[in-house]
Amino acid sequence: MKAAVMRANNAPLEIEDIAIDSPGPGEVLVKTAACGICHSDLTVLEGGLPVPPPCVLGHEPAGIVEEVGSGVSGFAPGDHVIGCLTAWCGVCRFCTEGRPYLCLDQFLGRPEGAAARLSGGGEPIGQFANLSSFAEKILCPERSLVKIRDDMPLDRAALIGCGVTTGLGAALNTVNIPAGASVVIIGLGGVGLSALQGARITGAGKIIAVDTQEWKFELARGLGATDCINASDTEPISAVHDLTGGGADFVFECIGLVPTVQQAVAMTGRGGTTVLVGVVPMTEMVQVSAADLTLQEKKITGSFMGSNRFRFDMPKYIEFYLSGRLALDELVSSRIKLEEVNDAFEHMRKGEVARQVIVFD
Ligand code: PAD
Ligand code: ZN
Ligand code: ZN
Repeated sequence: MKAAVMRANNAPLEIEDIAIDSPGPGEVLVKTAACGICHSDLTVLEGGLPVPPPCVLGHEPAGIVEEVGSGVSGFAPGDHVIGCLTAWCGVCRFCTEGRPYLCLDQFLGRPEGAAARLSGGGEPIGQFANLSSFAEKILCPERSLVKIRDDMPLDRAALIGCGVTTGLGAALNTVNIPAGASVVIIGLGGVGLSALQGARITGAGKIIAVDTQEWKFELARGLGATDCINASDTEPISAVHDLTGGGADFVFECIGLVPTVQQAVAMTGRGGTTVLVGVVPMTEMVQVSAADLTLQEKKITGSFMGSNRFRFDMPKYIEFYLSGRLALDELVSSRIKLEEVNDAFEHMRKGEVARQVIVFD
């Protein structure tokens, strides 16, 4: 099958013909219909997350089940599915306490000694997050998948696999936003625009969108932003303080940069909460004023994959979409072929897109 392989960090992905194994016990083979491109793929490519090459990236897919391995009971060929990177074991401390997205075993591949799921020229090729969906097919644990309605368009379903679940879940699951609260979203990519919609769905009062790309603001306003700040020509911290009378109740950092994390904390008002959604490269540290946190009782929380229970959340998000309460069509900036994935990363680096979706034949 055709796949985009990361052979080295900071180099273009190579489009190669690679081998994919048959499903083993508990595994499912999925024909990929569409896969969104998330900034986390780029962060891995740039060496900001520890995923060694060779590896097939891609983790925001939807597709159709082709074959199931022994013991798989929840899926059958023909089922429409979304893949999610937070597989869960069901028995660890986090799974049993109701936070399966923190499962200790979620990135476990096949048992020791088993053949690799993916290979090229007889050499194993690593998977990213069990999914590796920049490829015509996906071989993953059944617990990486959720079955969805057949009438949900798969190119939009794909977005729910990571960006939408991450952003929407940050607002709906990680924190409790009371109706009327003031919310800031920093970074209007697929993740930030979804967090923005989460804020709108909770009934937030002011929803302030911050980005450096002017074109994003029309989109953000259409999705529920009440105010927009272009950080390339306006100092965003004092602008937020002015709009909120001293700082916002909730600030979502959806970029993953050190300066914008610091801005997020500074924009957070007394008693407010900073939600770190963007993934700062693991090689970097962020300085914040501890006294500022203590004296104003600000909270900082991370939010991983929208604190999801994805088999519960994703079908719900599809209902939101199909009933007109969640915009997904507007998030798709372009539909592209797998071969265009490196150009897509360039567009992402320049902030020219909301979400780009690879569509397979
Ligand atoms: P994206 O690249 O599509 O969007 C980033 C946005 O930030 C763009 O609109 C940029 O124009 C904007 N931007 C860049 N610099 C600035 C700045 N200095 N000030 C204001 N705006 C700026 O990314 P994405 O939406 O795919 O992902 C966003 C982050 O979320 C990224 O760090 C990704 O790795 C992370 C993520 N986290 C999780 C999680 O579980 N926490 C899951 C998925 C993605
Ligand atoms: Zn992602
Ligand atoms: Zn677990």
